[in-house]
Order: sequence, then structure tokens, then C-alpha cells
Amino acid sequence: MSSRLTGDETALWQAAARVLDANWTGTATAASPGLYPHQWSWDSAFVSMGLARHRPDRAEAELLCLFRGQWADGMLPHIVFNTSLARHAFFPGPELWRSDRQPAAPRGVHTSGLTQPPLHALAALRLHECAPDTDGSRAFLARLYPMLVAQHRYLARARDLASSGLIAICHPWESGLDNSPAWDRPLGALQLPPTAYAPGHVPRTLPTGEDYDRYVWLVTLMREAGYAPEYLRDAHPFAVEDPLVNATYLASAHALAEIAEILHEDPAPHREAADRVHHALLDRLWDRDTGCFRARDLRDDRLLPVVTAASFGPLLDPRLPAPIVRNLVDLLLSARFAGAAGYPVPTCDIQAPAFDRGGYWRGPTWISTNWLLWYGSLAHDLPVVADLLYGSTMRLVRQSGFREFFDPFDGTGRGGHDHSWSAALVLDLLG
Ligand code: 9YW
Repeated sequence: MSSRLTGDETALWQAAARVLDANWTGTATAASPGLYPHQWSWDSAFVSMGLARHRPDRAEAELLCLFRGQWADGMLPHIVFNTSLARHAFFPGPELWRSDRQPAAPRGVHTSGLTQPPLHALAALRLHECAPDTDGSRAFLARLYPMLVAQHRYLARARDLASSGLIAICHPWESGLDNSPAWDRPLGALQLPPTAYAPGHVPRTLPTGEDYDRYVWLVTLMREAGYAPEYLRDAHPFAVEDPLVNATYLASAHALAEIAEILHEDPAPHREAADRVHHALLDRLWDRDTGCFRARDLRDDRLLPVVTAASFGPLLDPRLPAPIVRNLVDLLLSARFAGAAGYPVPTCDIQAPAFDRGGYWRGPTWISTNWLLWYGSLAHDLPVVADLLYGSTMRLVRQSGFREFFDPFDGTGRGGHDHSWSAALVLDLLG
């Protein structure tokens, strides 16, 4: 804990550390007690950044435990199941994914067959930057580096479905913003067979109903195709290039280059990869007419209409041209986002018909997306935006605790309590 914290900040820091201690399972951190009892991929990246400030040993263990679930082709799954829990602690559990039947999946650990935003190299670099023991942390980086390289190689080889330089998500869960209104159109276009919904699989949390049937059906298709890259490229009905996912990919490619330098490896391939994403983001996802980034549906090669918090993701690109940064800042501060929300940043354009202030990723403010935009704002030397996001995030947790998400107008906490990334990212923000 930093010695320059005020008394109030110290209390907040200690409360956040208590949440991470309580959610530590002995080998990793449950994403949310009760609600999400396993290890989620991008949650773990965020959590390790918080643990780096509190328990550096656990920060390293957290990432290594997650990478135990990495498949032989480099795919880092979005859930690594805690096998010591009851089989039905969470739906969908291992029985939906059947990773045990996939030759590339690791033995002795059950995982999902999807990815999530690849923030892990960025997290690993942050761990190193705040490590008290540089030699020990360099050894940790050396251990993780080949796994991170394999993760990025998988994404470039198997997920650049349009050979555009951008990676595609093949399921809304891969975006991390599960029920974002951005996915309404591609989900609505799916032609589900009447038997697609498996009775008895009752969704246990938001979102529910028809969307959930679609989520499960998409997983079934991927599983039946053996999660094969050729199937994803040629036949899978959901394929979208998302600005936030690609921005995390780009930021992590830059982080990989820095890690390579620390380890005296060649950083050039990682810088070239980041460069490709940089150009492709501008060529394919920047919508000049409306002055923002949008996701591209690869199945009809059109930009998706709804503007969400993910549209600001490219702020994570340190080379984003200044006029585009200005456009994004204007939109972020406008009445469509921060300008009308007492507790920014809402996950969806407030003026969009799909906006829903309590609807999970359809409107509420989340600490994870706030942190990403805060981090991007710092890289572009935007202190006003960075202070706004920092202040809003601190007010949310002071008022409502480390909740899963929050009402963007009055800051009411919603969803799970003691959510791990909410606590971890507050530790990172407090520094
Ligand atoms: C699900 C764990 C996960 C996050 C996702 C969020 C939610 C639940 O919780 O997903 O069914 O997978 O949407 O981003 O990683 O916190």
C-alpha cells in the first residue's frame, strides 16, 4: 500500500484487499463469490493487476493457474473450472464445452472452448512494473512469455477470420460484454433449429430467455466442429470484429514487445503485430460519418449500428491519431455518455433505444471498462478524462461497494457483491 494514501483511501484499499483475500481459493481467484465461482480469463488479468499491489506471489500464481487451461494450439479459454466445486455450481459447466474430448485441451483440467479479451500480456507487464523483486519477476516473465506468445499466435492464426489483421469473436461471451446491444443484430439473424434449446438448462442470471438459447446453440455448433479454425472462418454464423477486443489485443502486443525486450528476446514480431491491428482498426472499424468506432459483422460485412463503451476501446492504441482521439473524447463527454450519467461510463449510448440502465452490459457502468478507458486516457495524456473516470469509479465503490455493475445515473450497485475485478482494479487505481 502506498504511504501517500489518505485515511479514507487507506480504508478503501484495505476493504478491496479483504475482498481479494476472501475470493482466493488457494490457487486462483473466483470471479465473484457464489455467482461466478470459477476462474474467468479477463477477470484473472484484472485481478492479477490488483494482486500485484497486495500479494505479488498470488498475482503470479493467478496467471499461471489460468494458463494451466491453455490448449496446445495456444487458445486461452475464457473459463478454467475449479474442479473441487460441485459439478453444477455454475451453468454452463464442463458438460457444455466437453473440453475433455478435444485433443488440444489440457488433461486434468476442464475449460470452456471460447476466448475473452486478451489482456494478459498487459497484466504481466504491469505485474513486473510494480514488482518489489525484479529478478524474481523477470523469472516469472520468462516462464509466462512462451505461453503469451502462443496465445497471440493462436489469435493471429485462428481468429483473423477475414485476413484483415483484426481478430474476430465467434460468440458474444468472447467480447466480455456478453449481452451488449451491439450483438442484437447478428444474434437476431441466427436461424436456430426448433430443438436448439436444451430444456432443464435454466439460465441462472442475466441475460435470460431467447438470447441465452442462442448463446448455448452457438457453443454447441463450435463444440460439434471441434472448435476448428476452418469451421469458424468458413461456416460459423456469428463472427464479429470488435473494437474493444482488438484494442486489448493491440495493447497486449505492445506489452509483449516490452516483455521481449526485458527478456532479451526479439520484440519486432510483436511490434509488427500491433502495427497491423492499428491500421486495420482505422481501416475497418472507424466510422468517419459518425466519428466513432463500431464493431463489424463479418457475416454481412457491415458495421453494427449501436455505439457502446467498446467504441472507445481504441484509446488503448498509443498511436491513435490525435483527431480521432479528439472525436472519441467529444463523444465520451457528450450527453450520449458521460455528459448525462452521474457515474460514467455507461456501457451503451444513453440515447440509443437499446439503452437499459439496469440491463447488465446494456447500460450500467462497470469498473473494468472504466479502468480500460482510464488507462487509455493516460496513454494519450488526457488528464481531464482520466480524472473523470478515476473519480467516478471511486465514488461508485465508496457509495455502493465492490459490486459487479452500477446504475450509471445514481450509482446504485447491482449484480454480484464483492466482485473480484471491482476490488482489484480499485487497488490498481489507488496504486
Ligand atoms: C458468464 C465473470 C464474467 C465476466 C464477463 C461477464 C460475466 C458471465 O461474468 O459473464 O456467464 O460467463 O459478462 O465479462 O468475465 O465475471
